[in-house]
Amino acid sequence: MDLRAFQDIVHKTRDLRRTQTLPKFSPADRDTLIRKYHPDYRERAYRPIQFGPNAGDRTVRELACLLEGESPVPADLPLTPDQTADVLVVGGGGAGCAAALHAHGKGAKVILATKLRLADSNSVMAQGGMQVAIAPDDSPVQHFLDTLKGGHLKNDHQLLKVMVEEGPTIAKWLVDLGVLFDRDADGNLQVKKGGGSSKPRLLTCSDYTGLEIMRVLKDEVLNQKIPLLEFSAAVELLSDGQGACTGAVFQDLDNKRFVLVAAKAVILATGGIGRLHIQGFPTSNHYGATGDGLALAYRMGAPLVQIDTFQYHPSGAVYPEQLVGQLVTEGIRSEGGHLVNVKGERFVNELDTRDVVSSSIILECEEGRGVRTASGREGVWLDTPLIEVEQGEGALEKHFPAMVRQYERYGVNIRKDPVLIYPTLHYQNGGVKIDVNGETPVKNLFVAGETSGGLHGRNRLMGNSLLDLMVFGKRAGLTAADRAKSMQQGTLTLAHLDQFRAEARKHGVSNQITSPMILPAYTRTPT
Ligand code: MEZ
Repeated sequence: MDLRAFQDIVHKTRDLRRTQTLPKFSPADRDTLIRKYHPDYRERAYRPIQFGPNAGDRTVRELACLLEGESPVPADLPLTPDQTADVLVVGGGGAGCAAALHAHGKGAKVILATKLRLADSNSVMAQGGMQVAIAPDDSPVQHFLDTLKGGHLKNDHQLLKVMVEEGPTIAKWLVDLGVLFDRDADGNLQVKKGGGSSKPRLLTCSDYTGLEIMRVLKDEVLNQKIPLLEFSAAVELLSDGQGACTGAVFQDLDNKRFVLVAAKAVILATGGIGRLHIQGFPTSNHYGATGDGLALAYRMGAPLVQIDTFQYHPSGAVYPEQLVGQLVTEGIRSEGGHLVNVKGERFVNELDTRDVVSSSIILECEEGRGVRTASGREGVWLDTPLIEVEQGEGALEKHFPAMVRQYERYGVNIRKDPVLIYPTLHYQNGGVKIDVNGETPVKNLFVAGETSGGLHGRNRLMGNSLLDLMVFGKRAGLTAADRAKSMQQGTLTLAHLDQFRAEARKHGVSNQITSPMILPAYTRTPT
């Protein structure tokens, strides 16, 4: 059977499904489901890290190799700085821009470095929205409880409290800067419901929320004339020989030369890890999401938390091939899109938490109720036309203009036909340990956004990432700027790297990959 014949089953069962009662999962059922089918529980995908601050902790093999990897920086690199800053921000996505703007606003001399162009990031690709408790019947406490439940009670309470409480102030900051969030007919900010949330709490800009936020933040960074270092990949941090961070080494992607920036404080905001393709998963992440900040912070001695848990977003595109792994926003399920197996049945509450929904899709496919494409991929249907059946013609174009176009480009009309989806590697739940101001246990080294860990527990809720970036980008920027006022620039050494290399030798770790990876191998032009 070709895909079209399978799609007919989705059309034919639509009316029946609208009245179907969904399977109800008890907490024990959910736990069993996750343990059996979620990729986080595939024992063979994991191994202990051999040395460093997290020695003995289990993580996925791809990340363990990255953390133990060899720095490209030679031990005898001359350590004369090419540039100096009070606050050096590494990363040009949402967290990096927020950190740079707030540090600059406090009067710090800021440099914002990024390995591609300003705003090339996962932030710009965020679709479904930003959670903020602003509705009259909602509250930061409710937001806290939903997030804690979604994270399996493993979230850092202090970080979470700060995030939910500061949400409304952050939303106001973004609106004042010019972000055009969706509004209702009276002009009030509109909130939508996301998976795992008890209240509608998502501020959206159709299905391109991240693009709209980054349009404004990027403009603001340029307006404020914050000095940029683009196409410059951070490849090592600098230390004062006594454990404090004093700057970073970059590699110019054009001429491969090393560039040194001395800084009183460094903020790593390098984003996620999807392009490591953990366990062979496709990813929704941008090409630069190679976990660079994790490797850099780890070599400096910063401990990582919850690095055994990753988010596989339930709806990654499976067909057409050009879109494999790309996000199909959870917003479509929030608007009522059904997940449907090959028999035309729903099998999970589409707005359950992502780990439950992803595990259910994997279960359906493993038990033979998935749909196979000609290239051998497997998935289940997301019934997109149902939204127009329920809400009238034009509803998909209204709520999801970017998604309609993303598929149209390859000849797929999501208004007429359902789309095939399967979990895609979307987010790293853990990361570098930070305090409420984004500071790591390494003095003067800050981390903000997806590179940090602890806030989301073992499963992040939809829309909490954009808020995380803004809140902790701001806090890291303000604290780093304050710190820089009261201190002198420290000396520049690679003492931590010497120590790291000695540890690697001691543990017999050899044949390491070069770390950070900077870009996945398939993006490099063969030489
Ligand atoms: O926060 C997210 O990951 C998100 C909103 C994704 C989406 O499905 O749009």
